[in-house]
Amino acid sequence: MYTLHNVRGWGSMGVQFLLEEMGIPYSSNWMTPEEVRSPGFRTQSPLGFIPALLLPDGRTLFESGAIFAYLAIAHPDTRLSPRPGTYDFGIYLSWLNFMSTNIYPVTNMAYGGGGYSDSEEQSAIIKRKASEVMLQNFTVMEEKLGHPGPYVLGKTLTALDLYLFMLSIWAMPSEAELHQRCKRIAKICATVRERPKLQEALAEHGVLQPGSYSYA
Ligand SMILES: N[C@@H](CCC(=O)N[C@@H](CS)C(=O)NCC(=O)O)C(=O)O
Repeated sequence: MYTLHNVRGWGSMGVQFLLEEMGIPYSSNWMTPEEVRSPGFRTQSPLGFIPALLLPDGRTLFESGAIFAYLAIAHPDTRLSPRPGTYDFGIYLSWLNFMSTNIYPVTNMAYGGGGYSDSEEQSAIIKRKASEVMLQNFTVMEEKLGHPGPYVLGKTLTALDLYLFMLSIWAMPSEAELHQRCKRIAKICATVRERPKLQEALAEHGVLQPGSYSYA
């Protein structure tokens, strides 16, 4: 069975949503930010980042994009990605990487994490710019999707929708502002939020209601 290193409201929530939607057995190792930041955790996750997923053989998967790609491929019967090897799967990987490399790290900067500044003054500038870039990159995604949805790949729910939903919760200046600007993304997120299998995990991460996320 998988063990998810889990912190309330952090990047592990996306993986938890995916495991729940897939119906895969797993357990959570609930951690505090202090535990995540202790040197010992780096034996599991090279940069001490959440999410990290402990495999049954004792090794650990890290990087949210890799974990999402892996789970969908390793459990094809759950049909949360297009079939590997197809062009659709290539499109799926493109969006997964787009989000994990162009939106997630900018989110960290917007919240002031990641050690990108040497002073409060620099930090304020980086946070402001990162918030703008985050919204710009969501907007690029919104426009590029170019179809009525209700999911990232069109008519079929995939792991991408859960990943996008996680990022939307952290949007700056707010989830509401993102939804206001990006109607397709808002529709995807509303659809994900109503998934019956996700209700318990949404409650565990404090994000059942739009706008209910608070950064700890
Ligand atoms: N590139 C990583 C980024 C993960 C990340 O930034 N996680 C944050 C939580 S959302 C974290 O663990 N931060 C460590 C800390 O704040 O000490 C991924 O996609 O998994």
